Amino acid sequence: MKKRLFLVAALIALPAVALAQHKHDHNHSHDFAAGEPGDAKKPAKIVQVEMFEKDGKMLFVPARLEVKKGDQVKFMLRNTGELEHEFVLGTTAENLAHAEEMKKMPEMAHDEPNGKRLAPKQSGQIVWRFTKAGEFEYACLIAGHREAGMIGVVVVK
Ligand SMILES: [Cu+2]
Repeated sequence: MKKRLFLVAALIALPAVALAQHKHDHNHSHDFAAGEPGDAKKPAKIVQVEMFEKDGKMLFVPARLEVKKGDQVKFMLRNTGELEHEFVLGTTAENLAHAEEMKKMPEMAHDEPNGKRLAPKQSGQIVWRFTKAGEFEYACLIAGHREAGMIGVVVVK
């Protein structure tokens, strides 16, 4: 009986540790491969992004964006679908790793400088400065959504 109790306690403690670790990782600005959090007081290029489901797919519109290195972009996000969606900006590798974590912790929300989760019909904003050239992506990391088509590409030149 005692052994069983210990096991239960360990199972409860594990996700808490993982979550703390996750939070910790995001407190370091160098973790953002796609650039850095923007400054809302500075000028930004406005980009409207819509998230929704259509014909069995899940989409971002637009799904491709080109910016110049150094550009600051204000993403005006709108979830016009029937399901919850999120917008997480990063490298493909980062987003794939993050999506794996999400499968273990489906309720893990992304309200970090590079991500936002929106309920149906909700709007939100992210201000981001693209300080590095390369190809990045924005994706919805809710289980199954990226695979259903919720991925967009940002090319920084
Ligand atoms: Cu989604």
